[in-house]
Amino acid sequence: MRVERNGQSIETCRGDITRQEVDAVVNAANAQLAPGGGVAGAIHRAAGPELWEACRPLGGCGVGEAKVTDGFGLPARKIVHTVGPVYARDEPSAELLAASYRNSIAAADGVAARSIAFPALSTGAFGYPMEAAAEVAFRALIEGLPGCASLREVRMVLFADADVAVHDPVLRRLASAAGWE
Ligand code: AR6
Repeated sequence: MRVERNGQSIETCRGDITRQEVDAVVNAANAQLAPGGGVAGAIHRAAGPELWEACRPLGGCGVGEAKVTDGFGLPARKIVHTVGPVYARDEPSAELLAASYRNSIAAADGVAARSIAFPALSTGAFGYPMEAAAEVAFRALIEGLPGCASLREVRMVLFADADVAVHDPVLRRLASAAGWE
């Protein structure tokens, strides 16, 4: 589904984050910004070894922070690396997850991206329950997008139909409460 307000949009879809033709894709990174499993593994594989060469000198990334590299072999021009919280270990988990979304859109906006694609941060290896994570994600995006100068499109790319089915009602409810249509 897709909602819009003042020329900006937020949409959900099922897909592979590495295949998205957007200006920036977000990596569900680890603190070392190293290749790992899940999204991070897929992004490093698809981008190629230059990505790890670019990440190594960045000195890692704190929980809730975001750092930008080029996209190398990806269709996306830039990669925004953010480290989401490990659920119930990195506390307060909801605030840290919101910070990951907020700082990621700010970082993408800072490199003049018009479009960005997110995976469902923290909902895989880091154990964040999907529906609670969707609530945090869409709340942060709905609050943060109006302050962005260049970002116009946000795509939440979900790995399974079941994940889309969890996200859509949350987006519908929060968006309509905030005047998005
Ligand atoms: N495209 C879209 N979504 C995906 C893809 C993909 N190619 N692959 C997985 N997902 P995760 P986290 C979904 O574990 O929880 C890594 O090992 C997946 O189904 O990638 O933030 C890193 O090195 C899930 O819903 O990220 C870190 O150590 C969501 O993306 C750690 O995992 C996030 O799953 C980060 O854990």
